[in-house]
Amino acid sequence: KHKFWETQPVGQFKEVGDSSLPEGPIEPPTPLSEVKQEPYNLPTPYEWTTCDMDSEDTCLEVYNLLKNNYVEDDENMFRFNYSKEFLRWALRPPGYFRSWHIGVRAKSSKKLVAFITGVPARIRVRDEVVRMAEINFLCVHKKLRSKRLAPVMIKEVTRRVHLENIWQAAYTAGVVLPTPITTCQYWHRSLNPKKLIDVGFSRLGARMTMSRTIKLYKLPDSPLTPGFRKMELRDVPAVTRLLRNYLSQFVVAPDFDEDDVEHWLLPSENVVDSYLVESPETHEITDFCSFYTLPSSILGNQTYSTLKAAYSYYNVSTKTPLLQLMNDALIVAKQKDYDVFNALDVMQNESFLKELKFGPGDGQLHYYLYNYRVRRDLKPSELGLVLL
Ligand code: MYA
Ligand code: JJ1
Repeated sequence: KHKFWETQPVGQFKEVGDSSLPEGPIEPPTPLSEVKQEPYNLPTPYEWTTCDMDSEDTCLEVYNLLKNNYVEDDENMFRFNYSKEFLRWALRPPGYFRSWHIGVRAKSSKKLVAFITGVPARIRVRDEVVRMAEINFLCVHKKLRSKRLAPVMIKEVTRRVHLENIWQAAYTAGVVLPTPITTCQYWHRSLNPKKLIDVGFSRLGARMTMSRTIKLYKLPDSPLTPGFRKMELRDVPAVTRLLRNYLSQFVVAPDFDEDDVEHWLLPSENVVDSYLVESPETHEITDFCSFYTLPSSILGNQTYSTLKAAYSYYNVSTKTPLLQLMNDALIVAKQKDYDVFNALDVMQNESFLKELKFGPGDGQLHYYLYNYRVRRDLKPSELGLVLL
């Protein structure tokens, strides 16, 4: 059934539940001299290209490929529309490799027709910190689907990751592959219910009118927690300590240092927003919340072309209850004109989703590791990792 995935070092469906298999790498690293030195062969009309995300032109080509061909919902009403600034941020974290930003062009026209990326990360699985690649933005142009290009792209990114002496990867997908470490549910909190209903993102509930619905989702004009403010550069050490301590409770989580926190969490306009609570008395940083910006194109609506969505990222509560912290996150997102606030049921998110009027979506997100077996599948609440 999975002609490609059956050949890869990933947990296979037939192994699910076999507790005799050890946790850890599925196959050992090979000497670097044994890693294939030349790129895999593409069908003759196509050629490899390394995408220089520093270049405005290349970044625009990638942006356009994804804008027109990337992930859609199951009814093809919405398509992710990652911004250029977001792609630059997502693809150039500390220690990134340009060689992991891989494109495929048509030889004749030089048009970019496919893409896949990796970025380096340290991911902790129980008490082992493992150097991994986070694989994302796999995309094949709609006109070139089902030609088995994706397996070649996955093999090529794997080869280039191996050349950096890295042997594991983490990735997410909306489709089921061999085999998820966990499956998470998307939840959605309406901020602009009228627009969401108008574009078909949500529906008017039973026995609900538009005005009752608008009232139901109303939020205060400004955050309620004293000492709630935007994160700044000077907060990086305190936020790093807070986050490292918080993430230590999850089975799978990133191992962030201060450079990672500066890159992934310092606010960047229309890319990532982070807030914290500084105690008005002690000036201690006690709580933290963040979300990233990922709009979706609305396919075929006369009035609206984009849905502005915030996605819950990393949140830490030690003093302010998580529910209250996330309520303030909703308030600032509403003030910044987001239409919807999305979250997965990862970490401790279940504790606020229902109370803050999130509803379950029709989408799921499956999490995977490459060449690393985990003994049993995890609960979403055991996962401390959010991929973009
Ligand atoms: S997830 C986002 C994926 N992108 C989209 O959904 C955008 C819209 N769709 C497309 O662009 C295409 O449909 C794609 C497939 C490109 C997805 N992950 O070429 P094909 C398998 C992994 O004929 P196409 C993200 O970015 C499929 O099961 N495999 O199919 C994370 C079949 O294999 P098998 C997938 O539809 C990506 C084979 O591909 C996915 O033209 C992580 C068919 O190939 C998928 N999302 O193209 C990648 N979808 O026969 C893995 C289909 O065995 C990284 N397939 O079932 C692994 C780690 C690598 C690094 C390791 C380092 C050590
Ligand atoms: O956004 C998603 N679903 C929406 C829209 C559904 C439109 C019809 N299919 C949804 N809306 C209901 C909201 C409602 C608000 C009031 C309370 C009740 C709920 O459910 C879904 C997630 O739910 N998104 C997708 O399907 C997009 C793809 C998700 C897989 C992503 C793969 C990621 C790639 C990894 O890098």
